[in-house]
Amino acid sequence: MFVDEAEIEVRAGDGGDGAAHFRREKYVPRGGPDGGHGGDGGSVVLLADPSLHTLLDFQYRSIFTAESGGDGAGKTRDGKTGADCVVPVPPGTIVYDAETGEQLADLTVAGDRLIVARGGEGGRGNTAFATASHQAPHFAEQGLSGEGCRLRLELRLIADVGVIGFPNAGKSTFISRVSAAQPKIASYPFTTLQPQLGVVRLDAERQFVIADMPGLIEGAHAGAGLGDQFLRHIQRTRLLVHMVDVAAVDQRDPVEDYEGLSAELAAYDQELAARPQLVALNKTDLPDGQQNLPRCQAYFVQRQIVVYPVSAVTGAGVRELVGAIATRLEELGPREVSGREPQTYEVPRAEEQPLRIFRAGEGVFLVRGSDVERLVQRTNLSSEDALMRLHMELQRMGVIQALGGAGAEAGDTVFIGDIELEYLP
Ligand SMILES: Nc1nc2c(ncn2[C@@H]2O[C@H](COP(=O)(O)OP(=O)(O)OP(=O)(O)O)[C@@H](O)[C@H]2O)c(=O)[nH]1
Ligand SMILES: [Mg+2]
Repeated sequence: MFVDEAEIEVRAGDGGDGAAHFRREKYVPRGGPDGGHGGDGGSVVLLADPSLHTLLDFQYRSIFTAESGGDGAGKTRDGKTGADCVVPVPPGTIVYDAETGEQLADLTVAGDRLIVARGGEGGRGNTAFATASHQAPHFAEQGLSGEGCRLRLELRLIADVGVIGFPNAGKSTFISRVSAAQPKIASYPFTTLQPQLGVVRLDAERQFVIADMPGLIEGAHAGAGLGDQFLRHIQRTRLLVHMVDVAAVDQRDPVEDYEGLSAELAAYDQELAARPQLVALNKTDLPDGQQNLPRCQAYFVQRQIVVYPVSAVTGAGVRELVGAIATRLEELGPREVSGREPQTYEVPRAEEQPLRIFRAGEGVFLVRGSDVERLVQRTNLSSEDALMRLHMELQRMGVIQALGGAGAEAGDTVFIGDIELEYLP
């Protein structure tokens, strides 16, 4: 199975800061606090989008950032919520945490969503901190940072198109020319032993997956040649390209090849024989190919089958054939997908860490803990009022006492998260 892979980085938006602001009205000397709240940051969401078939686009763009929340303002105006960043991925994409390797979700159904990074909460404006005893708080909260992580995406490809034909017809040569796949090519039959997939990209919107099949011969349905084990691989394709060696390099007749292989397919599976099909007449660069071409074309015209003369070696006619494949796939419409309703998943939240204190050296202490780190992140350290409140909160949470217990003395350095403070008992 061909696996398409990509690694991306996602970062959610930060929360906006709350405002520390006071009402100003004519003839009212000292208005109360009216600072609005900061908006929440946007999240990054993966969305299974059926118009995508590969992860190729992530080679061009691999960092996705959601919008941050707006800051609050006076007159209790709240900041606006940051917009989410929606990242379309092809259905069937499996998402892993790139660091731990843990599987986060399997987005199989179109419309499935996975919230991969949650936006930071906005900070509260000073209106939220007014109390009976403290009516004019001069501080507001800062917004929290958004989550971020690295993800590995994996897509197990299913081919849209299967290329069939006798051994040596030039199937692998064709696929190596139109995709990045590098199948083995050689002038002896049965060079290709396993189906190989390649991705064909026409432009930003149009791309499809093509499967190089091992050569088929008469009697394949009964086990001749490489037999029929791999025929089931083409059963999931939507379109077949039947490649005929029009130069008859192996001394067979091109028309007989076409008829023989069609009969072979029908013997294996009627439905497969009736699958939409394009015919490519390959090796037109050879003199024998040129000679046989008019006769073969006449045969197909008579049966109202459109044929594409190509040379997989020189590239003549290849663009026309690829264009015709893409057009035919568009006409056929998207592949049917499984019937369950789309779902929304969410990556697990980071585990809440309890309060812990470490002595890092002479007069230096580290404080860790989810609650206390969030509290410091929310604090505007340039506001004295805010620092005062921080001190009170640290006391209420028992951090000051615990530092004292760990041997901290006035003037020692304390790191809470990555913010440096001075210890004041
Ligand atoms: N002159 C010429 N030779 C070609 C062309 N296409 C393929 N060949 C040659 O034909 C031989 C077989 O090509 P492959 O691409 O391996 O054929 P295949 O259909 O994949 O063969 P199997 O894997 O064995 O079924 C190689 O020697 C190619 O170089 C063509 O357009 N013109
Ligand atoms: Mg081959």
